[in-house]
Amino acid sequence: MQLEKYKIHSHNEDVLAGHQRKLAYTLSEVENAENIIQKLVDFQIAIPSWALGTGGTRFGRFSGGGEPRSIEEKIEDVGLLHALNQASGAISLHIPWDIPQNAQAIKVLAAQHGLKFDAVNSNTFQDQANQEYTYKFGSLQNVNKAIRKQAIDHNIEVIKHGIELGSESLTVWLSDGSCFPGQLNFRKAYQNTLESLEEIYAALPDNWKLFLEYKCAEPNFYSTTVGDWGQSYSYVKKLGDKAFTLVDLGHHLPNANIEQIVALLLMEGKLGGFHFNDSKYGDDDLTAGALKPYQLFLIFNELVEGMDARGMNHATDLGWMIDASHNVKDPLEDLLQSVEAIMTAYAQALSVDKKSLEIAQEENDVVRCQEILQDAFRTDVRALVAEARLRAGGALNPIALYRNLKIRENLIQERGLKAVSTGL
Ligand code: LRH
Ligand code: MN
Ligand code: MN
Repeated sequence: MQLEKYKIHSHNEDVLAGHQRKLAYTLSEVENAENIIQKLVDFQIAIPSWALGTGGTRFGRFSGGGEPRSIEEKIEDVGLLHALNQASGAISLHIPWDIPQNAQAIKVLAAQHGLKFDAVNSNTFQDQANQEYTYKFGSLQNVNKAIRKQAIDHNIEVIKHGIELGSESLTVWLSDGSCFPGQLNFRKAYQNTLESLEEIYAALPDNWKLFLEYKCAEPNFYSTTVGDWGQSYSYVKKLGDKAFTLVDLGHHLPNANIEQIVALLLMEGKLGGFHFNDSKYGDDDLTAGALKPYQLFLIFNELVEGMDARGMNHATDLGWMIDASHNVKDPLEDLLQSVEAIMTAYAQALSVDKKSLEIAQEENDVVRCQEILQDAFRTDVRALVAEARLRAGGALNPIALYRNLKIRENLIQERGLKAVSTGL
């Protein structure tokens, strides 16, 4: 289904007066508002292809209907999101959940929707119907060389698909690890994984990056072979300049100080990008900012500070991706909410009075430090995010327009109530 421009214009006209009132107030409150709006216009967040259907748990999956049945329909869904918010201009594919059979046609379709291909993801955490060996006891870490080779070959295959689509990065997430003490030799598992990663790294084109994602647990509950940022860092450091750590916000032990992890990885030049989501217990994959918006803001505060210190381009020098999918929400509405929360946290971080914060830090004025950060966090910047959308040609209120236009109902009509997408 196509979302015609005039529908966005007429929605914007309907709500423009209210928006302008809020914007005028925000402009009077936030010093560098124009600069923030421009940065927001430039900022794009990739949508994961596996989040376009209703997510499931191992206990059940309750499809809401009208889910994309093919890679083409997934691209159309991301196109809808991007038309609404002008901030979702990329899709991250998971292979083999999404096999780009005809890369050229898929590229053309994506371009028609103004979309690029962000990182391609490999999958050696599930067995596929046509594969020779099982990953039951791991993939890149496996004690069996033939199994490691099968997993390496799959990653190289994924790189090839990515090259055809114009993607420039590979995200590797491994479920490798162990469920019981003694099941594996930590050192050998590390060595095998490193050697396997070296072979994958050698197949990367010059302009590509390899993102190594870590996760503390699940599906293995005793050890994970890339279990935390230190372990990921130790691999990517050995691999070389094109290898980086990827931070998925839901992959930490409870109460981990993610903003500090981000600051240090950035300082070491080894932060590659993000999988944004939110969580209360583990890898919950809830909507970004749904539970801990202050943490999201603190992460962006470190990102803005650290990227500026290194002269990095906010929009292009890191991979910005969502990895959230939900069981009870309409997935497209959920993704609109995630993007909005990320944009809001970014805008708040851009509004921090950095000079005053630096002075307060130098003077050990702890109270003032907190005041400065919380002042930025508590200033309502939503009108700036909406203004950026308006200037870019998106809708002032994407979710309201999505509902008014009955987009989900249309998708159900087009694809059927039982349409189920590939993914988790
Ligand atoms: C693992 C993970 C990883 C996978 C995705 C489906 O929990 O975060 O990024 O590729 O979920
Ligand atoms: Mn992830
Ligand atoms: Mn995850």
